[in-house]
Order: sequence, then C-alpha cells, then structure tokens
Amino acid sequence: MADLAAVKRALTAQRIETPSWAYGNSGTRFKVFAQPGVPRNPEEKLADAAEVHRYTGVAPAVALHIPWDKVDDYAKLNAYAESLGIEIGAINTNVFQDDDYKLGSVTNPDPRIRRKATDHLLEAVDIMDQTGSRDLKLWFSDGLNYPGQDDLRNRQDRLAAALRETYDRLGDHQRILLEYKLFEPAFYATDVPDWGTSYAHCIELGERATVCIDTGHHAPGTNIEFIVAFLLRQKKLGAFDFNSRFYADDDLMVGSADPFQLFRIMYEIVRGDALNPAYGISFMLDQCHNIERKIPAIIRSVMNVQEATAKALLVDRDALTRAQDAGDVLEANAVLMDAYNTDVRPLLAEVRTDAGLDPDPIGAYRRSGHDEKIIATRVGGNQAGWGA
Ligand code: PSV
Ligand code: MN
Repeated sequence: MADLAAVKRALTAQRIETPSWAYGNSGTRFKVFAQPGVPRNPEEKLADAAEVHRYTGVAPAVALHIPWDKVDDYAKLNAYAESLGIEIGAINTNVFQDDDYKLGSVTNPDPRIRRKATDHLLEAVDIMDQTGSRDLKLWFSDGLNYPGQDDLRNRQDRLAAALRETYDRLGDHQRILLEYKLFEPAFYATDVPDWGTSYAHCIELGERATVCIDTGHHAPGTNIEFIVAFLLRQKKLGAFDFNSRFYADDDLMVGSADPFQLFRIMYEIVRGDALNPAYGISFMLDQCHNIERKIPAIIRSVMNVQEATAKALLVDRDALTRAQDAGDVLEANAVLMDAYNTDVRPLLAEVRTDAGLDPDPIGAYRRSGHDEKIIATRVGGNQAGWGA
C-alpha cells in the first residue's frame, strides 16, 4: 500500500506552470473565435493566471512568450505578478512569426536572418535576467517542405552554432529547454523533429541544456513514458509542455484525450523521484482553448494533471516490483491498473480542504464572479491573441 500521508504531501508540493498564451484568443488556421473578457495585455493574462492559482493552489508560475508578452518594464511586471501571489516562469522564444523566417530561423541559409533569430534568443536571456526566470524554452519551426530544398547537415551545423551562442550567454542559474516537434509547419523534414535530436544537441551544449517534451509532438502511438524514463535516467529531462491530442498538435486540455497516457507518464515521474519541484523538472501546460472558456479550462487541465499524479503516487510499488521480479505479467499489470482505476477525486478534495482551498476549484471559480467581471470590464482595446 502506498503511504497516504506521503501521497498527500507530494500532491501538496506539486507545481504546474500555466502558459500566458492560453488565456488569450487562439484558434486554428481556419478561424480564431474571439471570446469576451479575454486579456488585452500581459498584466491581464497574469491576473487570469492568478485566478487559476487561487483555486488550485498548485499553479503559481506563468510562462511568457516573447514578443507576445513584451513589456517596457519587466521589473514592474514581476512586481505585479508578485502582488497577485504568482511569479513569472519560463521565457518562450518566438522565431516562427516573421516573414524573414519563411525558410527557417537559426537554420536559414541567409546569415543575416540567422543573426536576427539568434539575437532574439539572446534578447530572451536578457529578459530572463530581469524576470528572474530560470528557463529559456526554445522551439524552432525550422524545416523543409521539399527534398533538396536545403542541406540537412548544414542546417544542423547552423542550429548547433545558434544554440552554442545562446547557451554561452546563460547565467549560472539559467538553462535551455529544447523542445522538438515531429512536423508542422514543415512537412518533409524538421530540424528538431524528435527527442533524440534534442537530446544530442543538449549533450553537446552541456549540463544546463535539457529536453522539453511537448506531449502533442509525437507520431501517433509513440510511447512517451519510455522517453520520460530514458531522459530521466540520463538526467536530461527538463520540462513538459502538457496538452492532449487526438491527431496532431491539437493543444487540447491535457488528460482529456488519453488520461491513461498521462497516468503512465506521471508514473515514470514518480518512479524517477522527479515530482518534487526541487528535482528541477518544470511541468508546464502548452494549450489553446479555442471553443471553451479559458480560465475554467486551465483549471480543469491542472486538475487532470493532479488526478493522473495522484493515481501514479498510489501505485503499490513494492507489490509491482515483486510481481515484476517474479515475472508475473498479469499481476504486475493488475497492480498498475488498480492504481489507475482508483477514484482519486475524494483524495484531492481532501488535499485542497487541508490547504484551505475549496474542494471544487471549478465550482469555486464559477461562483467567484471573475468571469462576469472580466466580460464586463475588459471592453475596448485589442484582445491579446497569438494571431492564429
Ligand atoms: C509549437 O507547436 C509549440 O508547442 C511551442 O511550444 C510554441 O512555443 C508553442 O507551441 C506556441 O503555442
Ligand atoms: Mn510546446
């Protein structure tokens, strides 16, 4: 039996970072459905993130995306976050929304464009110095649509050079999280398509470069928990971008399409003793809420991660090891499934009550009147969105 007091302590200590862009308007390449009350600036995004933390108690950090969240005074933004009881987390870079990047950013054949893209990465580190952020998250949309379009190997060399320059600019407490993605927007070849490519570049860079697993960035059927186990063993797992997918990079609420997969991922985290924030893994969401209200959707996502984590913590690891060592296939599988099939909602309600929170975060948010307030007051100005 898992030690219930220890399970509760682990759930209380858990931290989940939410993305600023999930609070703003988003959509598919077909249509952005604007919602009333959506933030018009980074401050309003922070205010919404603070609501998520207020009702869940485990989401005190919000990731920024530059230039979407660019401000003149980051010290002021930091102080505002602090006044709301939250903090600024990872700084995400954006080298995918400029005409210059049509043929790539840091891998572009044109040295001027490579310089511009690398300068953006360096600028992001300058911002981290001001926000006190530890994590620089890099995702490159770079790739090719046609065989022969550019030289695959030269592009790896250009990527390595930009990463090296950025890594060398990091302060002692800062690190690079290198994200990968199988395809899109490029379809024939992507310059960082998989965890192996990210891992190899991170090894080349040094110990402050680690892999970020975006759960939506794999081929269907990929065993993501294997990647988690492998990278943990190598001490090269730095972060998650959690979301859910049915087909591709759907960016749906984590744990909605496949809660069992999320449980299997969280089991490897628990198995690797990597849940505690002190271990250094950042559990971020990277989602877009295109058709549902955003704040309750993010609260639901945080709760989904908590539920998967609680189930993972409930696995009777002694019984599992015994069954595994005995080669008892059915019993080993049954031990894991017993934990997965446990209804952990009462346990999480207890953890919330113990922390002085409402046991029902979504109900509490709905009753708070925040949704009505933002709809009534956030009128005029331009809604912040990522322009999809
Ligand atoms: C790319 O699809 C990605 O997962 C990267 O993390 C970007 O920064 C983010 O989505 C933008 O939504
Ligand atoms: Mn991502």
